Amino acid sequence: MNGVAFFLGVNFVVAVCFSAVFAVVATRSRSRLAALWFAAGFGIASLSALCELLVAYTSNSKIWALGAFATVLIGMMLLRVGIGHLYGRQLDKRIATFFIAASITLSYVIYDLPRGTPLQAFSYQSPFAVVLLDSAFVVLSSRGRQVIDRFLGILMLITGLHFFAKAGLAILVGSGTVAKDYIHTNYALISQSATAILVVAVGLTLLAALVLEIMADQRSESERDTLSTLANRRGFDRQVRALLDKAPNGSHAVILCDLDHFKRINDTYGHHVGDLVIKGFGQLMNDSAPKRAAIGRIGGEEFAIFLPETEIGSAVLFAQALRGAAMTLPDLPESLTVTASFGVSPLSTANGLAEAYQRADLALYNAKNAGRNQVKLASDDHAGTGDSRGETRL
Ligand code: GH3
Ligand code: MG
Ligand code: MG
Repeated sequence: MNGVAFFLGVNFVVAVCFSAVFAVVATRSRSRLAALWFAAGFGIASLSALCELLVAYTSNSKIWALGAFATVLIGMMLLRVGIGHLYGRQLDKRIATFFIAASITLSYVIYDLPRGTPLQAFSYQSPFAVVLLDSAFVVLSSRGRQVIDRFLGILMLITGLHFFAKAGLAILVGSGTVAKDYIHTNYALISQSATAILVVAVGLTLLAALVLEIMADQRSESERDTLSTLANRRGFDRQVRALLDKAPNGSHAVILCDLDHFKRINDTYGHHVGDLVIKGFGQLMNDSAPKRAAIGRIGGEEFAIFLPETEIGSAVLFAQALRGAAMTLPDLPESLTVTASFGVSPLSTANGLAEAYQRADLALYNAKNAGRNQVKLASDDHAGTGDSRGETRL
């Protein structure tokens, strides 16, 4: 078997496999449309390998050569559309259609030019390079780039530039006198093997970008409480650790909060109303806490707030405001007044996270004992001792 035909076969199978994998990924991905465009792109581009074989082994070379050119270019353009969806830079459909039509026309016009001349070689390869360099630009200029995005952008840049290198190589070593000869040239061997490598690299990187996105979505889902829409304990802990990493030497504040007599609310008004209270209180916390704060529902009717770089006095004022607002939660039975108890503790390098939680918990316990519906501040002297005096009356 001819070596080039072998590579064409490999490229066909690889592209078809990527197309199928992207179609499957589309069923799970938030970027469903992007994945479907990638599936279509690889699907269409896979046909170019078949066209190349038909150029060599059938009599109607010109039509199949144009087919090979068009399927690769359309496939790349579809990838560009998918990339536009993924990175928020949509492609103007009219420009894309015009570009493809103009490029196919150009390819038709240069078909009869002597192969391997600079005009023929660069005219043939430039449209591919343009689409890929544009894709690279979209990825590299997108906001919020991660390592995988930078890698994808650079890979697309290299893939785009490699088409110019191909044109140079075709001029240097020749790509056959007529299209039919192409498959028997060394140039074709190098060109198709380079394509095989780049197709796999681009396909895998696009796949990795989508899979990482799915994993990030699943992690954020696993860290979110569906009823209150706040972070759950795991999510809250992770957010707090991230905030502490940002300002390890800052003075922060922790607020723990527990709804009062919640069991009674459930018993009197039903579980459904209890759920509405949790939902409403979660919404209230979300609306009133500063953007940089971490907020979580850390238990049934228990909540926590981490206020980074916040004076303890401001944290107490915030807790007091929350306590007051809880009493007027909307959309609840008129006879129901929701109250909550709060424990507030400072957190600094001298007093670590676990200790701050413990102090806040102790202050909360004291707020409950003191009659509920109040805010207690943990005192410095009795941290973590279990002493009921480990709080300050407010
Ligand atoms: P305290 O003032 O001492 O905190 O009393 P409490 O009744 O609020 O505390 P307790 O721990 O005795 O009861 C908490 C109740 O919260 C028990 C549980 O059934 C209820 N609960 C926990 N999660 C949910 C939930 O998601 N929805 C509803 N409706 N109730 C919940
Ligand atoms: Mg309670
Ligand atoms: Mg409780």
